[in-house]
Amino acid sequence: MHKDVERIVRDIKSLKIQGARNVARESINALAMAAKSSKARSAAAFRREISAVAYALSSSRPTEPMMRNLLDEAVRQVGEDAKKQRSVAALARLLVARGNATLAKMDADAKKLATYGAKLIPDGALVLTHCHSSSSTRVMIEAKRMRKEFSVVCFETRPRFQGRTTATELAEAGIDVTLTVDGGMNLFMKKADIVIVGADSVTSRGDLINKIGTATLAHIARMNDVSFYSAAELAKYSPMTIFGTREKIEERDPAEVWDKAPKRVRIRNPAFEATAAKYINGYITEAGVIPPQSFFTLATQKLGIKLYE
Ligand code: RUB
Repeated sequence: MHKDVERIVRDIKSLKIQGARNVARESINALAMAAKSSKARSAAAFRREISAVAYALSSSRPTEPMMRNLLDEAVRQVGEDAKKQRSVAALARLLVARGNATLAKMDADAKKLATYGAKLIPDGALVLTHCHSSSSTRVMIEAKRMRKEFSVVCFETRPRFQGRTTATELAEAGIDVTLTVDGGMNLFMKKADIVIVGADSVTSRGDLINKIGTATLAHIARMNDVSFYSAAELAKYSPMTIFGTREKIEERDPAEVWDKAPKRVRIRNPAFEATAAKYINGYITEAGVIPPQSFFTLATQKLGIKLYE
């Protein structure tokens, strides 16, 4: 594998590249790099090489269907192209052009999503968020651009402190932001007006898979009658949940929690958890703000998933 592609796989694993969208974008870039640097001598060899790179990327973080969906589609297209086109250089050019189109479409979708989401933030609101989600921060930055007055509390998100990334981004955008400990969720909910988090994955029944701590936030929001939204592009949909397969929850290295833990202390480090659809008021998507029950229909349409022929 090309060394830059290997570096991207490593950076995704180590969370240097984090967040579902960033991971998906970088994986598309990595596939394009692999195509450009391919030494394959036949269309079949090129196709095998691209599939292997896509597999290495997909398995770098198990709970990332957006990356999987985009890579699967790219590999499928290479398969189609290879039936008509024998030149490796031409196949590589097609893959790169499609990758660029995918990235442009992602940008356009992110803009639409941000506009829909920003309208949900009431003037004078206290917004709560968790972890770092580029989709959620875009929503808040767009609300600021619309000249809404609001403040944000974000939770630090142990063990990797993605809350600091959120706080930094929002502060740089001129938004009034407070960073606090994960254990502050209940306390800050009492004054909150709205919760907006991101999404790694959305299942067929509209459940949300997102950073550990998200379900706690959703439950406390419901107890306090605070609206809970997730900013999720439709490509976050996980097709393997159609037949009831559960989205795999990534469990990370225990050393991230405590690198020199005493021998008899067991450490667990789940990165994500599921929040049931019934706690979610809506998903903020590029197609509008939709109830969790509609996500399946819109996402399968958008991704071109056929349930039966
Ligand atoms: C990040 C996380 C984010 C989603 C959505 O977890 O849970 O809420 O990935 O992000 P991690 P985005 O830091 O472990 O990747 O809106 O940018 O797609």
